[in-house]
Amino acid sequence: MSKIQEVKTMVETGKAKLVPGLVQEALDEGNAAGDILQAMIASMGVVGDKFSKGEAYVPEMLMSAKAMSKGVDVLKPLLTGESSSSLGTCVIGTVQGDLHDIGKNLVAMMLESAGFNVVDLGVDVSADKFLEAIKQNQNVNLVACSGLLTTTMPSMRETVQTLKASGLTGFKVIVGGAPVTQEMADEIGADGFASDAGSAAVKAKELVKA
Ligand code: B1M
Repeated sequence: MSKIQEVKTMVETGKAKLVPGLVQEALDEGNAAGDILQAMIASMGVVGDKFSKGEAYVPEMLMSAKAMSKGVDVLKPLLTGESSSSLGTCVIGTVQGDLHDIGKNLVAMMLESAGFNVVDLGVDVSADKFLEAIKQNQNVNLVACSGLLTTTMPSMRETVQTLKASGLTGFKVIVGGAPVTQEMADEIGADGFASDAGSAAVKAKELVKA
């Protein structure tokens, strides 16, 4: 079995202690950091499918999430470069009611490496908390909202609409996460949408420079 395949299997089976070492070995074998990341993302898809079929439960999803996070820690220095420019400050969070943070953390990582100062509010972030963070931090020119559950899409809508109706100016709002589409982003009044962490950084730059 190739090292990258071993990483995949260990994320799928939630072996958090083994994943960092295997990720390092996969890198040492010459695999690109981006390919290892994609393999781990695919593993989470497998776990999600098993959950849908009743072959895995919440604890298994949690263990896989922990294993993937440990693997991402090893890749982080390779996925992010040093950015000399400052593009402003981005407030990021997973919307209220939603506890999924791996995708949000990847987006935060890519935004940081693109040159944003990132203020990460974590998960289960209410519209009011986003608003407070815009007021508390200087030069916030981007708000990034992540959401993974169809059931929390109303809270993403509420967040975007609260931000837009707040009277505060000078920032753009980008949204994303598995159930989010460009159509939905347009419909709820977001300024931008991205389907993955890499394109979120590209879109974010476009938005703040526009
Ligand atoms: Co949950 N969960 N989960 N879960 N979970 C999903 C999302 C699910 C699809 C699984 C399934 O049924 N197949 C399903 C949602 C179904 C739906 O709504 N349609 C689901 C469910 C149902 C639930 C619970 C309700 C289960 C329950 O309790 N009965 C519960 C909800 C808890 C809550 O949030 N209130 C729950 C709980 C959990 C855990 C806590 C156990 C754990 C999360 C731990 C953590 O995040 N620290 C968990 C996990 C791990 C998953 C799966 C298996 C993996 C998620 C993940 O990390 N993927 C997931 C199945 C799946 O994704 N296929 C599932 C990898 C990650 C890199 O991808 O987050 O999509 P993702 O991010 C991507 C893009 O979406 C995008 O970029 C990233 C890639 O580069 N992106 C953005 C994300 N945010 C963005 C923001 C942007 C732009 C792009 O701009 C701002």
